Amino acid sequence: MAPTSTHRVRTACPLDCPDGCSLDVEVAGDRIVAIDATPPDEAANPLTEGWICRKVRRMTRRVHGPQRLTTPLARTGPKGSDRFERISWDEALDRVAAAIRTAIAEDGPASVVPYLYNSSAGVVAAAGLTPLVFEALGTASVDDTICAATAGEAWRLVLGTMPSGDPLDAPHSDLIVVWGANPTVSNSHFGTLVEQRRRAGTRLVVIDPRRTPLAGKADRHLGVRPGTDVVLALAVAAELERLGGVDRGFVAAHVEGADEYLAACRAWPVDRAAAVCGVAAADLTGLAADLVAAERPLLRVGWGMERNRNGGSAHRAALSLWALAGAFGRPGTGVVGSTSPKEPATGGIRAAVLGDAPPAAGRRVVNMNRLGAALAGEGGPVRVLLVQGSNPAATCPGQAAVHAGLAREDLFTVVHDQVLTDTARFADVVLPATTHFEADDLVAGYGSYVVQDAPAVIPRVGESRTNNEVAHGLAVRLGLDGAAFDPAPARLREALLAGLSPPLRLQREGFVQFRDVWPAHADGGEPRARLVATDADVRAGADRLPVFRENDQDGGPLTLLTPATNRTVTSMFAEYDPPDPAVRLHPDDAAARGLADGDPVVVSDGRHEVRVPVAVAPDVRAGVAVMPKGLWCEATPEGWTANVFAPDTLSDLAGGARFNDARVEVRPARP
Ligand SMILES: Nc1nc2c(c(=O)[nH]1)N[C@H]1C(S)=C(S)[C@@H](COP(=O)(O)OP(=O)(O)OC[C@H]3O[C@@H](n4cnc5c(=O)[nH]c(N)nc54)[C@H](O)[C@@H]3O)O[C@H]1N2
Ligand SMILES: Nc1nc2c(c(=O)[nH]1)N[C@H]1C(S)=C(S)[C@@H](COP(=O)(O)OP(=O)(O)OC[C@H]3O[C@@H](n4cnc5c(=O)[nH]c(N)nc54)[C@H](O)[C@@H]3O)O[C@H]1N2
Ligand code: SF4
Ligand SMILES: [Mo]
Repeated sequence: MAPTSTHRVRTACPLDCPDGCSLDVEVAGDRIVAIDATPPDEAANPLTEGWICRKVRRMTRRVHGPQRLTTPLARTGPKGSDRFERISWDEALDRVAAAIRTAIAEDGPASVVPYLYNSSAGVVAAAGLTPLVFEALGTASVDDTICAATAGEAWRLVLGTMPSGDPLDAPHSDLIVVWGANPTVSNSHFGTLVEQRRRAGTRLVVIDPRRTPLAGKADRHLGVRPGTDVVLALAVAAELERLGGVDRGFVAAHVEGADEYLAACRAWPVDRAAAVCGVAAADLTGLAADLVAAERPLLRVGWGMERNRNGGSAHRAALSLWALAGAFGRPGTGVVGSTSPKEPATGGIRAAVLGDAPPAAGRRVVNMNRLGAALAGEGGPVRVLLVQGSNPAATCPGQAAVHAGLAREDLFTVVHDQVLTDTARFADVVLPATTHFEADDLVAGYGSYVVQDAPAVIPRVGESRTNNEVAHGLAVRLGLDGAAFDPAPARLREALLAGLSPPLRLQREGFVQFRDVWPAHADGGEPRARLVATDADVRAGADRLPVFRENDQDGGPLTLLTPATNRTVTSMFAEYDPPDPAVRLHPDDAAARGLADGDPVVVSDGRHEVRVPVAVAPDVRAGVAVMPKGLWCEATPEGWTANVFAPDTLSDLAGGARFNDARVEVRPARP
């Protein structure tokens, strides 16, 4: 056989990962043969540093793999089974449009629920036409609460629309605090950067119930009891005041509500807080002393600590600590969170499609985390569910209720995805989606300030179509203006860039929080950090000050955490490279239950059971169990993942998910 010549194409990675790597892809004919990083001196995103993760290096297994969907499918067997037949795109879109029309006619537009998330799609695919089709039809909309909503709202309350610090600023810091984040796995280029700085002498503090890889290298690790960070932050603030470390000049100029806030902190002397948080009192004082000693302290807040009942309070209190310490205004200081623009990226495309039509009023809003409840009728009937860029059967809290809802024979479900996910198995119609290697798009990772072109590198695999093409196909069938919903990527790209927010552009020159960019609150208040919520925000449901609440979940003595692993991006790739499903326990917790490493166990909350092996893990805090996020349901004999234990009640702010409030018991599995 003649050797096929290959060529190299440059693009970027849009997966739900902060890094936004620049990619070089080797292509032979219409197939990808290798995926790697763009060389360092040529990469649009310098964070890439010449390497990428194993997930994307191996991604040809998804792009060209046997599980790839290549044609639309229609269900022929019971819901949740694997029985489908191939149908044409016209047939598929006709069926979906007919189901939507019937539902609207019989039960009103609110009975149509578009579950769109697309956090691993490019910017144009994610912030594109699909939500606008449903807005134009006046259907329900789904509120993006499953991730980052709680942290984002806490940021808004304290810092307004001020952009995140730039992760590439970390080399200027003399103290880095990594709080509720595991960047070694979930933001790996930043993790490497922190390790480099640690070796160069920067002090490192990690606050995490697990001894993560960075915690193992840290100068101080506070192995906090899950959900108690708010107490930790309040107590450290009180210690900071006691040590004379509150930056009075900064506070007078740039902070509102410090007196009231500090008064509340004094209710948490270190001994009381240490008992609640399960850490040494000396480490609380020690962290306050670290902040006093440092000249350029940087905080990296993750999303691990938002996923519980106190998530909003915890994030507010962590940001407030930085404000009290005056840890802003100089290179290497400030807070790194999400670098996504604080305003929605959809603005430009919406204007191009819907003109200046005001947002449709009175639409039903479904909280993503309440999908199971919504499918059971909470807030009104659901007749049609369209899922795009998400796999809620595997990733949503309240998994049993989600599956029960998806199994309803009177629900018409459409899933647009690249592979036959756990959710797609429940669909009436399955639509094949492109991967990011098959369509032109833009990439703007949420852990860097670079916007990159991400051109297609190969032609479409099979008959796959983009999100915007599906939206256009539905729009024309549902009586909307086909020209307005033209899915041409160049048009959408241009419209999107026209609506791009200024901080993204500003960053090209570099900025420092409280020097070049300031808190900006929507009510036009002073450009100050706010430690106390405004009356308007309190009326909208925010606590006036951060509040600590005990976990109200029953289910067992162990708190079950489900952090990201290096195998998947949430559930993507778990079809061929799943994380180890084992439940990880501290040696004392394993011994107390008579368990040895590798023993088969039952994880149970009294309602559901999952059979997996146990891994005895000294890096896990006592009282805590750990299972991976992102497994597919086939990973356990019961067909449940850890999400069956995740409560579908909501966090204290923005209706966020409480994955890490799950409570379980672990017992030996007797054959
Ligand atoms: N490889 C890989 N990378 C990913 C992802 C992936 O699935 N795989 N997912 C992406 C997505 S969608 C997101 S949102 C980010 C998430 O990435 P991260 O922000 O790192 O979030 P998690 O992995 O959920 O949890 C991070 C850490 O928080 C700790 N934690 C749990 N509860 C608490 C608590 O109450 N307090 C404190 N202080 N710590 C706590 C956990 O032990 C864990 O080590 O990663 C993204 N990057
Ligand atoms: N137990 C537990 N569960 C969690 C979490 C946790 O900490 N613990 N974390 C949560 C977090 S942080 C998040 S962000 C959510 C994410 O949850 P999901 O939104 O369900 O994310 P994924 O599992 O990555 O599913 C994304 C799907 O989109 C498909 N896809 C990718 N690109 C495209 C595209 O361009 N078009 C279309 N149509 N499809 C595409 C992929 O194949 C994949 O099946 O999960 C949450 N689930
Ligand atoms: S998933 Fe993250 S680390 Fe991996 S290539 Fe994409 S951006 Fe880079
Ligand atoms: Mo996420």
